[in-house]
Amino acid sequence: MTSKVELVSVVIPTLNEAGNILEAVTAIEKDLAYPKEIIVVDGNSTDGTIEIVKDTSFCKLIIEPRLGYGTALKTGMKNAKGNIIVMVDGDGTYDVKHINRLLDRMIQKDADMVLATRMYDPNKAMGFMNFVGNKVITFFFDFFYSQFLSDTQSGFRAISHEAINNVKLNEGDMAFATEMLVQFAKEGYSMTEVSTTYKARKYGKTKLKKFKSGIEIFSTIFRGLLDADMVRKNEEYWKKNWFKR
Ligand SMILES: Nc1nc2c(ncn2[C@@H]2O[C@H](COP(=O)(O)OP(=O)(O)OP(=O)(O)O)[C@@H](O)[C@H]2O)c(=O)[nH]1
Ligand SMILES: [Mg+2]
Repeated sequence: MTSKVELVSVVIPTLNEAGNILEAVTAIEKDLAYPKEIIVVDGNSTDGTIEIVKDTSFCKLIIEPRLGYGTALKTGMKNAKGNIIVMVDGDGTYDVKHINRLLDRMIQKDADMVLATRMYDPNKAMGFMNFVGNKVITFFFDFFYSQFLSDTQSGFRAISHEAINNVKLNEGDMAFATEMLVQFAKEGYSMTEVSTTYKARKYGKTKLKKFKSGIEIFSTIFRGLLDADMVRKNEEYWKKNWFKR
């Protein structure tokens, strides 16, 4: 439950995002209407990202030499002081001007997490394989964890700091984003969405290894189910909502 925004810690992982990061952090600094701190967690970029971040007066820079998207986010979250954490990529693909939507919805719904969904984006900028993979993962996640999310792979989220401190997160790479949803669902934390638009990457290379991440994400979803309590909760949910006569 999040009834008040005291301070927002925006955590941004970067690995060689020199052509993207300045636009992203400048927009957040300008548009975010709540008290904030912006934390960039860089994985020892070699393309000038670090220098660009250092040159801004408003970003806190953390170097996390251990590789992995999840590892970088975890380090950023550990250093975050806000009662709400917003995570977003530093690659300019998410429309960060929608950041206030996430926070407004969080308060309005008293939610523990709000995700920015790219599934209603009229530009349809998501690559075909990413779109299909996301749909399949989201279907399995929603079905097994009794949720109604449309974009489980969104990396643009507002999260209650207290809630995330209460769950155990082990994944170091892209499956981190799914593990967070699995743990929140298991703990009964509330999750909801707002829509956003999405742009294809303009600069630099993707760090997403589709096959490896796909396996890790599915194994995260199914591992979460190997828990008697979760099986029981699911059974109760389906009985109540689908098998009632
Ligand atoms: N610090 C750190 N950041 C990382 C690492 N891997 C990825 N990132 C950052 O995490 C964010 C997500 O990675 P992306 O490569 O954009 O992955 P994606 O969003 O699935 O793929 P795109 O379609 O290219 O956007 C980006 O801002 C990356 O720079 C890492 O090992 N360390
Ligand atoms: Mg990205």
